[in-house]
Amino acid sequence: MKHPLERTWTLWHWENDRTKSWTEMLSDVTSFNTVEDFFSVYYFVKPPSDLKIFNDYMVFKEGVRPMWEDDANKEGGRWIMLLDKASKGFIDKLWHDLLLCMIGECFQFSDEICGVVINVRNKANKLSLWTKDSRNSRAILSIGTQMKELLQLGELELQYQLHTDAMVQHGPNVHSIYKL
Ligand code: M7G
Repeated sequence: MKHPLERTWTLWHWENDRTKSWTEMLSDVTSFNTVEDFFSVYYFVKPPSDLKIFNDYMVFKEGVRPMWEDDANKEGGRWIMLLDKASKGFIDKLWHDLLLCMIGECFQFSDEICGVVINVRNKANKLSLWTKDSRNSRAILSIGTQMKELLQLGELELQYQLHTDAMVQHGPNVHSIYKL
């Protein structure tokens, strides 16, 4: 018998294509709800460090689209870390560890979590954990603190940004409401 996860998750892939809108560039790859199926997917797809620039992976709760516009995200935000100086191996490890913590329900406020995103970019890759209610400061701070501890981030800074700010500000200029 396979080992069930607490819930079903969906892996999405985004790839830049100038002829399409952002939403059209997004595709739903597959869903999984057991530990074994998670690992089949995880080892089937390339690790983030092998993706081309301007590719993203997203793993979200089933039924939640990995976009600001989704009902589960529209009032939310993200804990984000910039991985500008990180090695390939370290990026892959953070992606692996954060995924396992999320699908393994390690976070005390796991109901507040929507999903995890990795953006592969020229200047800096970005890893983020999306949460659904940006007014729930208790849950946000607990999730951020646990993320720092579980991933052993040390000096690496985590910033919490509202999606409504990310919609209108860009790059390193997005305002953050918390830093850890
Ligand atoms: P990004 O890919 O999050 O970061 O956003 P980047 O600046 O490092 O590439 C880049 C652009 O993609 C945004 O300015 C939007 O035009 C578009 N975009 C990103 N996200 C997460 C969304 C989204 O959730 N919904 C929509 N409609 N566009 C998005």
